[in-house]
Amino acid sequence: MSGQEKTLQQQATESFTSHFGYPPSHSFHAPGRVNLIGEHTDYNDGFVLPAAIDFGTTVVASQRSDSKIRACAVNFDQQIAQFDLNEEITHSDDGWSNYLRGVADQLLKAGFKLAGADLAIVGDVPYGAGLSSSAALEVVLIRALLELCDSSIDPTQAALLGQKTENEFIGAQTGIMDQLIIAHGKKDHAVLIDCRSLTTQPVPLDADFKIVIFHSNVKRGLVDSEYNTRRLSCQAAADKLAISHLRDATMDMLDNIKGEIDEVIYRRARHVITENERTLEAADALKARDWQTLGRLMAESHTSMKDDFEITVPPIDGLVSLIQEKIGRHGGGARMTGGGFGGCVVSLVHNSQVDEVIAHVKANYQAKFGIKETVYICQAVDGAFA
Ligand code: GAF
Repeated sequence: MSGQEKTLQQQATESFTSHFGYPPSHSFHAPGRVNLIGEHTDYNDGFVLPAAIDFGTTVVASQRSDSKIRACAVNFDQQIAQFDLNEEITHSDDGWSNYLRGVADQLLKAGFKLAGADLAIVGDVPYGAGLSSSAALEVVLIRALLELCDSSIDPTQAALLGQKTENEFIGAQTGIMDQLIIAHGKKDHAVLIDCRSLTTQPVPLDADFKIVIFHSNVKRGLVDSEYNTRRLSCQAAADKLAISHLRDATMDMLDNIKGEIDEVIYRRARHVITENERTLEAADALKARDWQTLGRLMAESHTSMKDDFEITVPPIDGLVSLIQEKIGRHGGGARMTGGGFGGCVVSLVHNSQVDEVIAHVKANYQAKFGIKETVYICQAVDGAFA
């Protein structure tokens, strides 16, 4: 069997056994995610409609009798990281092990008792694609470190600890969407999440449609700084409206202060207010299997991300247009997914049109933009705690 054909669990188990000299006792998995609609709404206390997908991160592990953590990263040339839970947990230059260090640090700070562990980690969520490889890693490590010592955690609390790891240890000021869907995903469903109450409502997907993800393979630059700037703009609009989050704003309220705020802040806020409305409408359309409405909302969401929030790039806009050109009488739609500035386009395509849409993108995207796309046909899967 080649490395490609081996399951994640087999790859992790081989690596574990060869590095640590004995087989692992436990295996854990967390999926990645794709967001169908509701972008940059999570940190505004708003609504999102993502699904967990059949790409993810697997950790195999065994408890140790001391306080050492040893981990092997299959995706990073089998690099080994090591630290001690009884010593101060510091950052490492290797990048990947900071997620493990950060998760252990947050769990200890939250009062959980942890034991030493040996772990091997492997994932197939494409990096830098906006499909949440980092959040999957955080959530699976939280489960692994706790369950190895017979402790458990509520999925929502795990999501919050994952987000805290990202915000405080990794230093990325991200919202709660990714960790929540990874914890609460449901097979064959998207999940409507209220990012204020943290309640989740599964919405069935239709077997007649496929989730087709097109990776633009655009290298994402300045993502962190642009993300933080967007957050600050949203907060500036909320402050001017004397509300805590844009979730509580309406377009009438925003239009009332239009003359008093910068035009850019106005557009950023307009994206968030209208995106929240679109997300709720999209969940209703999905429930009603109204694929024309869903397609229209996805198109409007993309335009809003392009013109108002300004987080798309020309190859991504081009990809969306190519897909839209082929989506016909069955409905369905396409939009950029994730934080922006590159990454992926998510599309919902009727089964009868999947081949045609993919062929159209293949025939035109690289010719126009000089980059080759990657296509993933995904299933919605259960979250890490199912
Ligand atoms: C990234 C963040 F991690 C999420 O919290 C969310 O804000 C998303 O960008 C944009 O919708 O994935």
